[in-house]
Amino acid sequence: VTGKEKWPKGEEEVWKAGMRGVDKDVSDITKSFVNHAQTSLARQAYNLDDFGAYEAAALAARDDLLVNWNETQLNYTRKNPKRAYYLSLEFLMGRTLDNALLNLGLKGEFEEGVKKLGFNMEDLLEKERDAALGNGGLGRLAACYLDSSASQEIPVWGYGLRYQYGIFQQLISPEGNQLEAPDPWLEHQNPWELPRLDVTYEVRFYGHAERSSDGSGRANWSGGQEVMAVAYDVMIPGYNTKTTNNLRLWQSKPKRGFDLNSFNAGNYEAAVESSNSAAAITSVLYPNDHTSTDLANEATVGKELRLKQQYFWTAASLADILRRFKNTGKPITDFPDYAAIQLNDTHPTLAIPELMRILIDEEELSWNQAWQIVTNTFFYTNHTVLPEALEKWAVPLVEHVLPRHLQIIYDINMYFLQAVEKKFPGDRDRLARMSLIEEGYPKQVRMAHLACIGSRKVNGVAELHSELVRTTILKDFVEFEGVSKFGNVTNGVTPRRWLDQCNHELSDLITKTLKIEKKVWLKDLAKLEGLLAFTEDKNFREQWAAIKQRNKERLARHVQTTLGLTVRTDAMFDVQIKRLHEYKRQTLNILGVIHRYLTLKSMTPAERSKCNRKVVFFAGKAAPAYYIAKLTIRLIVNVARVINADADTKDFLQLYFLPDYSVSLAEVLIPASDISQHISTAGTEASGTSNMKFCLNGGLLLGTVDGANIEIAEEVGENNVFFFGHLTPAVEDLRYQHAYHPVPIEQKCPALAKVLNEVSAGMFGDGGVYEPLLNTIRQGDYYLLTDDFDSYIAALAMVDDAYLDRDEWIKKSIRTTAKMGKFSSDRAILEYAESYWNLEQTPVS
Ligand code: B1H
Repeated sequence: VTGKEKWPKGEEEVWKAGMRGVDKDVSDITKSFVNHAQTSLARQAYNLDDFGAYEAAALAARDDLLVNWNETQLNYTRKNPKRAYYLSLEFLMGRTLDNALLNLGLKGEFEEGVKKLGFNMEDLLEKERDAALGNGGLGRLAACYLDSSASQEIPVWGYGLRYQYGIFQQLISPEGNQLEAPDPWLEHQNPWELPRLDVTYEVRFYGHAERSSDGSGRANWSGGQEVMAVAYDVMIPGYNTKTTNNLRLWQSKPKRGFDLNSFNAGNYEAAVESSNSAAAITSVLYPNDHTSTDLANEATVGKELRLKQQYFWTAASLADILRRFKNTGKPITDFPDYAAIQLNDTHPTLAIPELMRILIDEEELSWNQAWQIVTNTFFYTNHTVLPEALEKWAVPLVEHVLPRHLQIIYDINMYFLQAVEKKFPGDRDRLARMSLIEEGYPKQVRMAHLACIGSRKVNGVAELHSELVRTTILKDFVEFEGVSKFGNVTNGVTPRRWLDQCNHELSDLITKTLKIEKKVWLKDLAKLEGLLAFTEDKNFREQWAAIKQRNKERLARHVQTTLGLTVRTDAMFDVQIKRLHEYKRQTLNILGVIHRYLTLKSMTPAERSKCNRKVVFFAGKAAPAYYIAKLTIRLIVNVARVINADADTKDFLQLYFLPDYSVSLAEVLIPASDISQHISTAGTEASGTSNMKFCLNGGLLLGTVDGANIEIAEEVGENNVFFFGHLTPAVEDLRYQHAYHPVPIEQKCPALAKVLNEVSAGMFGDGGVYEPLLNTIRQGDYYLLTDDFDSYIAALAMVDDAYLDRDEWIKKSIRTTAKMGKFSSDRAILEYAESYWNLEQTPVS
């Protein structure tokens, strides 16, 4: 298709008369809304509630998105640019309606339209359920990158899984324990997806792989289980552009409804059983972030299902990508000129042996030709250097589920180790370290090694992290392949959702102050720097502070309506919201809160009255099997119960654990924060992305010298952030000392010892419950709380002092927002497009 060809079908005028454009007027919008209420939802003014009205508005918006989506896809087909495919097991999208309307430029029109029909847009937006197909930062990053790709008119498709159940809903029991409930988010129809029931692929598991005897290296893989992958497409609109990209999510279903043979044999239950096992593949998102080893200890069924998820998704995605490429008629050797495939962590690494399998067994290429194509197609992003998170798959399991892929992995390994041996003759230790296979019982496939050698380039997600990738987990690979293959792309966040949508008052003030159109600065975030000129403008500062105050009140209202608790808003809001994990050190924060409480208790009322008032918020989920993380939640909840009820101190310190953290809750919490905590042990948090969101909204940062905190400080200046704690190079030595020359806590850190003793003694309920948590600090202290506690407390005191100088605090807040330009995901995605994928912007013409 070139764009100059004649009309493809029937009479052009008749077609064109029937085609709709994007609704522009309020009257078009109300018409479409009523139409959908009437014919899609079978409702009318008499029985349309807020939820129905949300659905009608969503269907009207979806029609507009579809117009642009169709044009974008046709434009890509015509121009046939190189495309990138972002393979991610997680897309943490959150809500869609507000974002769709913002990006379409129709927010005002929809607001006015629904008002005429008797509804309030804000109420309707609240009715939408989050699409929570992700654990945390990694999944939300994927969502931000899709938004930026479309906004920057870059041809990027996402590929993921259409889980029936997203991340679990978190409930807190009366004792303070986390309970998990399923998240059946598809209970209602989902207006944001297009079922593509005609786009299907067959995916095989198990069976036998027989190598051919002709010396070609090919094999025949047959038998086993065959499952169907069905496509569901989610439209991804760019901001202020027609470009509307696609996110394709696969759902599994049985190849045939029933196995007729067993059905006829009277074996009805077995027949249904096999169809259940097909459907199970995409049934649930695994909630264990950062824990490949947990998975390894799980029952075999759990492990096997996760492996099947990974293969199901990569096989369907690759088949789809190859079909699209083949439709262009180009020879297969040109594939890397038309497709770049980004591996979001090692989860999609099976795509590497799968592409080898297709090229060798089906396209009949030689090994070398195939490897050439593979290693020019894939790109691998590493998101963590924590050893327990590095994925490994037991060899017997891979052999059972994917026999042909195991053969290919062994072949890749053989050629690879031959090359290593050639470069470093006789270095057996090096071979053992670099091998794709880790020796042991059982042997394991090291997915990070496979992802690395199968990719054109590898990157980390912040400067420090990328350097750690180069010098620790992939050091040998840097020595073997050269350092230029190993880069960095510092993460970013979309300013559309994380500033304009969640904090529209601040966004409006910025537009008014900079005198730059919103549609310009929201796509060129460096423009925020213009705010620096206004830090001395008293009137501007007061408006800035008033918005923060109103955001705090909005959060307080939210806590009041959802939990029935009254939060005071004449206090500093201190926020730590992220997955619960020992390395993120929520424990350090809660122990700091207890320290503050004990200090306040020991003061006279006169002394206390001079103290800074503070409200501390926590939110976050713990992996269901992560015992220590769950104990931390329990401690926070029970400390809150005691502190909030203490008449001596409750005017000066309040504490809340907000259950069921989500994208939508983050959108309320982040704009309300005065200070947020990003306090991981140095060298453990690859980047962090909420740190960027808080700062973008004028919240200051209290953190360790870790991940993207470092680059944030570089941008805003060290005077505007609060840093504490040991640095990365010290960590190894400190851990060594803990192991071989332990010093009792009483001696090393008396302030911390006192806090631990109060917890043990039962100040927050049965102290014995918390012993396993306290023991992680008393014994081994792998995350260095005893080393960082004193400097943490000192940093908190500096935060208090700084907050008491209100004017200077507001200036810091303005400076922080002003310097966040670098952390737009537009910058990040353009770096990937230019320096990795070699893609060009392809606007809809
Ligand atoms: C990050 C993960 C992760 N790193 C395994 N690794 C998972 C690992 O389900 N799993 O098996 C899920 C997630 N997530 C995060 O990625 C980092 O910890 C953050 O520092 C980083 O900002 C984020 C995005 O790069």
